[in-house]
Amino acid sequence: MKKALITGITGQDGSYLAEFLLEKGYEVHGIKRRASLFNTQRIDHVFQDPHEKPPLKLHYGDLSDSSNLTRLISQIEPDEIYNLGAQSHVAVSFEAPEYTADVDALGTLRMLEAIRFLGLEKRTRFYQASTSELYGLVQETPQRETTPFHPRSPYAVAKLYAYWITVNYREAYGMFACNGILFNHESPRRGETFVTRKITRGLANIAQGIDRCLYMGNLDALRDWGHARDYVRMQWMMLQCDEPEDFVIATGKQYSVRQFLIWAAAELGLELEFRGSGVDEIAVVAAINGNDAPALKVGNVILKVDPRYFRPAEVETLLGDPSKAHQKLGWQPQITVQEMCAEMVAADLEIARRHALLDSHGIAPAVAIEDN
Ligand code: NDP
Ligand code: GDR
Repeated sequence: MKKALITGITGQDGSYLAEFLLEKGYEVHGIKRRASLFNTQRIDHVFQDPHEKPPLKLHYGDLSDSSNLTRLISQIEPDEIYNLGAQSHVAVSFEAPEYTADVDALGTLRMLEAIRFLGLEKRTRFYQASTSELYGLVQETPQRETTPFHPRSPYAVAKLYAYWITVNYREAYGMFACNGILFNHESPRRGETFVTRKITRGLANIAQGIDRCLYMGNLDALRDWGHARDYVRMQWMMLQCDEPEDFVIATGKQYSVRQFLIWAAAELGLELEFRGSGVDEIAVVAAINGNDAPALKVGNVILKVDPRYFRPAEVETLLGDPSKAHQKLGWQPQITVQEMCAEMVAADLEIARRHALLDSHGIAPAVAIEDN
């Protein structure tokens, strides 16, 4: 039985990857942070009683703690490590740049050093969660493995260090270490403050009368969005290659944030009209076709642009070229962005309906006030 260690197992990708590896028969170990509330919601459905020798084991740890990481790797002796843990929010990295560098840049170094220190460099394969944010101010379109980097945030700069230290340990110590340069990927398990989930959750809540208006930033940003389930498959495929290499993972299609809003609204039976531009832009309900938005009337303003969501330096456009992954690994994404949007809206509508039902019985569940 192969053993895998996942940092960031409680996150979006970690949860899909854990499911994927368990289905492949792996013994899966995950590092979770200590939190004052339960933080394993995304993996609870695959977690079993720890007293019954389950194939999924969780360990407390943190990417800022070398001794903890070294001890865990020494105890587990994993065949594969997936380093997905990170402060992963670009806007938050402007607020917490030093912490982001510590976890995202030095955290990667700590993992690699632990493997080397323990003499596991010829046994343990290492996957680094690199990102299309490395391209930032893009130098070439579409972006491929050879496109020069120009990071635009403390997050992206930290990930640039992580990218290169992974390459360096491969070259210096012959480690099987590779970077997946992943473009944005989403799912119903996406964190609530990333733009797609903010939209699907926000519109579902507004449609059900839980909220009134969504406040957003740059609606003109262009992204290449895929589904997390497709992308974690590729993370595993990269570690099964004969030689370690870096790969771009993307769909090769690009859409605006505004387009994603239009799709999400359509899933709720809403047609939107966009009025104004820049900070004055608003979206108004132009038509209602169906029963999913009982709280709304034609003419309601349900979205306003708020400059607080603009970033000090924005990544305006990203579009990936996944040809290498297609040609060398036969990887193709199977879920389109429209299918993904429909899945996300359906999931958030279900949550909003339950919330509204509880509300109607006088049991008001706490509403999380999320920012960013
Ligand atoms: P999430 O934000 O959903 O998950 C991040 C995970 O990292 C969580 O499990 C989080 O724990 C954990 N984490 C945060 N800080 C620490 C720390 N100090 N020590 C240990 N673990 C920590 O991210 P995704 O699943 O979306 O992304 C996975 C990885 O891929 C990240 O590295 C991200 O930067 C990168 N990436 C993501 C892309 C995307 O579009 N999703 C695209 C390209 C790269 P907790 O649950 O406790 O917060
Ligand atoms: P990104 O994702 O920064 O690309 O990083 P995010 O969904 O946060 O933003 C995408 C684009 O949408 C614009 N935007 C808004 N973004 C947020 N979060 N909230 C808003 O209200 C809003 N309005 C407009 C943003 O300005 C941006 O242009 C994600 C993360 O998962 C990273 O960890 C990962 O490395 C990259 O994707 C690839």
